[in-house]
Amino acid sequence: MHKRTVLQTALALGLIGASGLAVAQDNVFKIGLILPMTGPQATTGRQIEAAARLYMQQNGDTVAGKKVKLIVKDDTSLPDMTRRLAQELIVNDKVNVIAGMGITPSALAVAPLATQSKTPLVVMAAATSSITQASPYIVRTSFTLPQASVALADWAPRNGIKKVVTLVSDYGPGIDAEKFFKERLQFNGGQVVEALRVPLRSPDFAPFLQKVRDLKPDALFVFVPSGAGAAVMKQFGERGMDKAGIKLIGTGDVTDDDQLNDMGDVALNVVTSHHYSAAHPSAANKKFVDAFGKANKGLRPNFMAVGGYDGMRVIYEAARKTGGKGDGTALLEAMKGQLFESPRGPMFIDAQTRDVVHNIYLRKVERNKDGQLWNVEFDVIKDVKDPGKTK
Ligand code: VNL
Repeated sequence: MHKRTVLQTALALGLIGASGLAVAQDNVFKIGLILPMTGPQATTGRQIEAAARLYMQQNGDTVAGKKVKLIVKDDTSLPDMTRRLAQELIVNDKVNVIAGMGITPSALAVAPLATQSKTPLVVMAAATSSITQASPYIVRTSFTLPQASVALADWAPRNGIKKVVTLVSDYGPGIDAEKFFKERLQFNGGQVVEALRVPLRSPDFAPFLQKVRDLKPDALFVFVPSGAGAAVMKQFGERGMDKAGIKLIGTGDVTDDDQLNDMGDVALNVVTSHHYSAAHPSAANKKFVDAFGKANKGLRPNFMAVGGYDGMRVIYEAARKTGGKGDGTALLEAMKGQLFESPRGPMFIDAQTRDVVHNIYLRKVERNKDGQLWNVEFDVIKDVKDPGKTK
């Protein structure tokens, strides 16, 4: 009799208890992907899920002889919900890996569970520096705000921008961006004349922008999470800030490729620093952008998609290296030190910090021959480690 038939028969006769079922599940490698699929960060969930599915479509749904099962859960960006979903995935579904994490509070809520259960947690979106220190089981494939902010604070004063107002979302990544941008700008002889913080949920940028107009800085530095950039850009234009001679600069979250093409001319010439642009001129990226668009009705991948795609690569490779037999700790060890070419360029998981090391690019929004808006890279700082880790 075929193996399967024996197993099915045994199951039907009730001969196999819980331990027998666990054996049957051994042929499955489970990834619990927790994302904001609805609510204010829904674009992040949509981008990451699409990228994870694309990775599986391109690389097969078996790894090391096991069938890969992707279990997607919507946490609506509420950290209590993220924690509850992670608990269920670990205890009931017995996932091999937890992944996703749309915002910092979600990642921090799950960190203790990853530690207790020794389950690797692959952070694909959240980007506050300290996240990787919240659990030795966290590996990050997104980026950190200090990485992106410092590069821009080096570029700005060399390009006539000395007096800056910062405007950030008032939580982990925004506070990192504000701090690291300001410190480096001051070091370079520039000055942050005012540091403004807006609430993460339903922010109204108008009163803040009015204040910026009155302060007349050379530039406004902005960090808002992916999905909120278009609103900032719109109000920046409506208030005539650009016409008043105030430049908009920021980390690449504000000219997010998910929204950029619909932002209109106000976005033209905005300079940002980031680890990923859909316009990154490499063969690997062209292939990624094309395939992503084909699989998703022409949608352009953003930096969230790349964090998800590369996170899947890190998980698959760890499963392969451990021959599909590894427990959580073995999988985690196999994630450390991975070095590969991402659509963003070369990237590396630092074995010591478990954080991503990659290039940071300076980019300027341009309208290309195709009539679309793109973040066109014009300079690069290679192999940037998270500056937050030395503090
Ligand atoms: C975070 C950082 C979220 C950067 C983002 O978009 C982002 C975070 C949702 O750490 O919460 O662009």
